[in-house]
Amino acid sequence: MFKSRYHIFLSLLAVTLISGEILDRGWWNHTVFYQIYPRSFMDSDDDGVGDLKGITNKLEHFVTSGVGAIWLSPINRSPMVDFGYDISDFKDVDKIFGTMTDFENLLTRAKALGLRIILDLVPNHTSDEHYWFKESINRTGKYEHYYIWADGKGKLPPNNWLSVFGGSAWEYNSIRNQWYLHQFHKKQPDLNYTNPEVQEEMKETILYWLRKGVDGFRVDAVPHLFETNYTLDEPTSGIEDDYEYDSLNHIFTTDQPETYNLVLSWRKILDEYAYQHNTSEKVMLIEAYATLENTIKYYNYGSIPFNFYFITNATDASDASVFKDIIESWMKAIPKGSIANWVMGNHDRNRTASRFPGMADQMTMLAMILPGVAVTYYGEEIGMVDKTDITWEETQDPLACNAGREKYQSRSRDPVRTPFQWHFQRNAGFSNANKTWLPIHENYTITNLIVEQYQNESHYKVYRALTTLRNTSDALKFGSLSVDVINNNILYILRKTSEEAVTLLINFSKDKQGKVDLTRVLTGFKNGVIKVASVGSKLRQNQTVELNNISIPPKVSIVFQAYPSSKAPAEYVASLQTIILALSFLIITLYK
Ligand SMILES: *[C@@H]1O[C@H](CO)[C@@H](O)[C@H](O)[C@H]1NC(C)=O
Ligand SMILES: *[C@@H]1O[C@H](CO)[C@@H](O)[C@H](O)[C@H]1NC(C)=O
Ligand SMILES: *[C@@H]1O[C@H](CO)[C@@H](O)[C@H](O)[C@H]1NC(C)=O
Ligand SMILES: *[C@@H]1O[C@H](CO)[C@@H](O)[C@H](O)[C@H]1NC(C)=O
Ligand SMILES: *[C@@H]1O[C@H](CO)[C@@H](O)[C@H](O)[C@H]1NC(C)=O
Ligand SMILES: *[C@@H]1O[C@H](CO)[C@@H](O)[C@H](O)[C@H]1NC(C)=O
Ligand SMILES: *[C@@H]1O[C@H](CO)[C@@H](O)[C@H](O)[C@H]1NC(C)=O
Ligand SMILES: *[C@@H]1O[C@H](CO)[C@@H](O)[C@H](O)[C@H]1NC(C)=O
Ligand SMILES: *[C@@H]1O[C@H](CO)[C@@H](O)[C@H](O)[C@H]1NC(C)=O
Ligand SMILES: *[C@@H]1O[C@H](CO)[C@@H](O)[C@H](O)[C@H]1NC(C)=O
Ligand SMILES: *[C@@H]1O[C@H](CO)[C@@H](O)[C@H](O)[C@H]1NC(C)=O
Ligand SMILES: CC(=O)N[C@H]1CO[C@H](CO)[C@@H](O)[C@@H]1O
Repeated sequence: MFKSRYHIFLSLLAVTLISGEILDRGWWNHTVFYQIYPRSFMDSDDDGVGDLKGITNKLEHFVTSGVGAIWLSPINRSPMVDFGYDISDFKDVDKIFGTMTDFENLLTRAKALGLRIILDLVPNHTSDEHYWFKESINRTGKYEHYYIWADGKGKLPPNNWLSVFGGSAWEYNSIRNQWYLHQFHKKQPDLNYTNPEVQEEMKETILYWLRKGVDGFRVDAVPHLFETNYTLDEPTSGIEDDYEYDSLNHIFTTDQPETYNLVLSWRKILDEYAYQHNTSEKVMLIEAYATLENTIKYYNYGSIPFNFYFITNATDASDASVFKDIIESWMKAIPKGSIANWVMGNHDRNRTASRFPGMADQMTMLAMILPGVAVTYYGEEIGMVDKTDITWEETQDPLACNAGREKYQSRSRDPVRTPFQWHFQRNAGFSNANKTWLPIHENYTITNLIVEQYQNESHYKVYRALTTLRNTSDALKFGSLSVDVINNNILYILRKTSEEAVTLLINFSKDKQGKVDLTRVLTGFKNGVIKVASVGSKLRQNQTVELNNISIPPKVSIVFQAYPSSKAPAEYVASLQTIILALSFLIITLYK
């Protein structure tokens, strides 16, 4: 029903704004998106914290790596209690990252290189240092109802709601003599989205950045946007949780139905803007940790919900069938004609190479070979791992600080946010500061971009071979998808057109050699050629793959390409043409 509503809206728009045109519809369909955590990417002014100029100086990295779009974790003005996820001015850049001019330069340079820039929109709350909140405390005019305020029960908070960061979700304010809701840190008061003025403010924010020229948004923590029944307790979930939050069933504070219409209203803003200004279509990616059904629903409201199932549902111990189920359940659930996406890591989760020791390449291959959008978290392209030995004194993440000295390590997201490892020199080439905001991983002398570019085989070489294949192979762009498991241990993913087949084979076994016969799956195809092999596999690019007898060592994965027996691949056709041309030339010469 809502899908059709969205379409009716689009047709109306097409009629009323006939002068405009949305260009490059679905430009993201086969794009590799890359998440930059700006504090940790590149430091241009040697204060130990990454910045916008640093990113601008490194944009070529994305061109050589085959990345098409970059999303920046928040760069807005912020007291940095939650490193930019606590915003005090939605329309400015924080000093630590640079100036608005720096951002404009970044956009200009990115556009010149053909790269798209996506910003992080953090609508779930503001900083308590935002002037809206200060005015709201004073009940000044329209600001009175910008946040969720409620009376306490005597000296107690209004109800039992809990913060994701631990403890009550309510904080008392003595000036207003009321409690405000904060689903995260107490310095992050939740906005009141039932208030049309608040929705209008967010619309203005979106338009502000669209006018600067951004290509879309990644929207943070969407399921937490609406709350209801402010005076009622949430029921207990029966789960014992040291950090409390999971001990309640969040029926009033997450996944409220209004959320979907709010997302749709943002889609309208993006489309209207693109029509009126004759620009490329704008993308909207949604961060929603919810049930599959509730997550998928966002597709019907003009957005792409991130697919986190490789993060939440797979571990190092999962066998091939778990992976098959993750892939198939997503592909089956998404509405017809919508574009799948695969996320392997982000700034909140342990790094892929740490979650899947020795199998990082397999995860990159999955993201790149499966249809749709592939998302890379910075550092994944070189196989960066978590820095697990950050001390309590060095700890920065508020979630870890809130957990206290005893428990900080199990909560901390610092291990996944350490500076990018560019080369083997001081501070891994990230900064010339004497101290970086988080320590550099001690493995930077081996795991870094420069070294990996020169090695015969490296995670970066695997990454580049995969993006190159994505950008050249029609089977990966438009081909059909089949997924299956052989002998419990081996997963294959087949992408096929009538002209070409690309196959990913992963052996999940830690000790058993795999033997595979794919002649029946690839009927009518000739033997294949390895395009990419995981690091340490001893298999090489261009090596032949005999379809009836593929041998694959434990923990190894390969991607190979095959062509139909009847049809010659384009290269042969090309060389045939050259031969014919040469022959004709010879004949003509002889004839003369
Ligand atoms: C929109 O831009 C495209 C490409 O720049 C151009 O071909 C087209 O004529 C423009 N349309 C309008 C209505 O300005
Ligand atoms: C992206 O996919 C959508 C839906 O299948 C399609 O309408 C659109 O034309 C595609 N765009 C590109 C650039 O592939
Ligand atoms: C709120 O009221 C107090 C006391 O009247 C005043 O000092 C303060 O400046 C006001 N804050 C704002 C943001 O207007
Ligand atoms: C949210 O704002 C609306 C005004 O638009 C107001 O009626 C409502 O009481 C506010 N909700 C809370 C919990 O403050
Ligand atoms: C919670 O609020 C909704 C409206 O937002 C209402 O329909 C529902 O009945 C309330 N639930 C309870 C248990 O009071
Ligand atoms: C993920 O795991 C949960 C809990 O085990 C399960 O209920 C759900 O079906 C799984 N989802 C997918 C997409 O695999
Ligand atoms: C990351 O892994 C460590 C163990 O290596 C674990 O204690 C911690 O809880 C994990 N962190 C997150 C955010 O999942
Ligand atoms: C690093 O420390 C040295 C010695 O204290 C000092 O001379 C230098 O200016 C510092 N460098 C930076 C970038 O702060
Ligand atoms: C550091 O690199 C070495 C060599 O590649 C590896 O054996 C070791 O496990 C790495 N350390 C961590 C913490 O990943
Ligand atoms: C790297 O590859 C080249 C050419 O294939 C080969 O000669 C060389 O021995 C290889 N180096 C290593 C360290 O494997
Ligand atoms: C594989 O073949 C391609 C083109 O035929 C070539 O560019 C590439 O260098 C070869 N790779 C290896 C490792 O020999
Ligand atoms: C899902 C989630 O927690 N998203 C973000 C919402 O805001 C908090 C607090 O700022 C962030 O830490 C989260 O990443």
